[in-house]
Amino acid sequence: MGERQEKIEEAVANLELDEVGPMVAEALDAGEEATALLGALCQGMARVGKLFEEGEYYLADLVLAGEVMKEGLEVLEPHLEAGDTGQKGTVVMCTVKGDVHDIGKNLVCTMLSSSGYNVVDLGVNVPEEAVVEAVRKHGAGGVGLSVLLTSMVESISDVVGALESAGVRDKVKIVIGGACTTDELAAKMGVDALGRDAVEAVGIFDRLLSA
Ligand code: B12
Repeated sequence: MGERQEKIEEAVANLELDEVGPMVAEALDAGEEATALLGALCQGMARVGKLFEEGEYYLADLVLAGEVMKEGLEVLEPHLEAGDTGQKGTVVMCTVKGDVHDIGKNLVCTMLSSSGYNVVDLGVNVPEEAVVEAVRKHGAGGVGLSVLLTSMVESISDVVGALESAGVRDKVKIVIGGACTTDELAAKMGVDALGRDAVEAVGIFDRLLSA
């Protein structure tokens, strides 16, 4: 990792609001790869998560971390979205009912649209009926569900069940991701795949939707 990327990772981990955006802009101007800078932001965020788990950071710090991350992503996103949007099909994305974490979901949306998908982002805390409606309205071939809270994993099966009841389950591939997801959970919930990060998400949808 280059010096600028290390500094960006450090600034995210230290919650340096108003610093990260200009640092990302400067790194882009210097010719650094947008995807590498995305990696630096994510690594900084992973450090924040660790510090929270270790009791060094509090909830207020997490909120601030979310803002810092958004600041960096705002500068980065126009540089990531270089693909021919929509070419590969439509994916409906959301964070499940009861869960408001959106940083990871937003990254997955950005990566999917920058690699040629039309992404319909329904936001956070999304009820299963809204997913069904969006799948129908946009003729989506994929559904991506982000879930970080263990207490909310049942929201995944609510989406699967609602798609089944609506008679469209066999028309879509469902992929889950987020801190609390595991292969066992994916199997139990009856989804098609689990993705560990935003880059893997692209590979999975490429594989599932071209089959
Ligand atoms: C930032 C944060 C918050 C912020 C969220 C800000 C925001 N706008 O999103 C705030 C402060 C709001 C928050 C609130 C809460 N949080 Co919180 N939060 C986090 C934290 C530190 C980081 C999450 C994050 O953004 N990571 C960075 C992104 C880039 O990573 P990611 O989300 O994992 O996403 C990547 C992959 O997972 C994957 N991915 C994600 N989604 C998808 C979807 C698909 C389809 C695919 C393929 C891939 C994929 O790709 C992404 C990019 O690479 C985590 C700790 C952690 N280790 O995750 C806790 C954590 C998730 N939070 C936790 C908790 C408990 C809470 C609260 C309940 C706290 C409280 N007592 O109120 C509330 C819940 C609010 C709610 N109803 O949702 C726990 C969950 C524990 C559990 N297993 O249930 C964690 C794990 C912290 C901990 N160790 O205790 N939180």
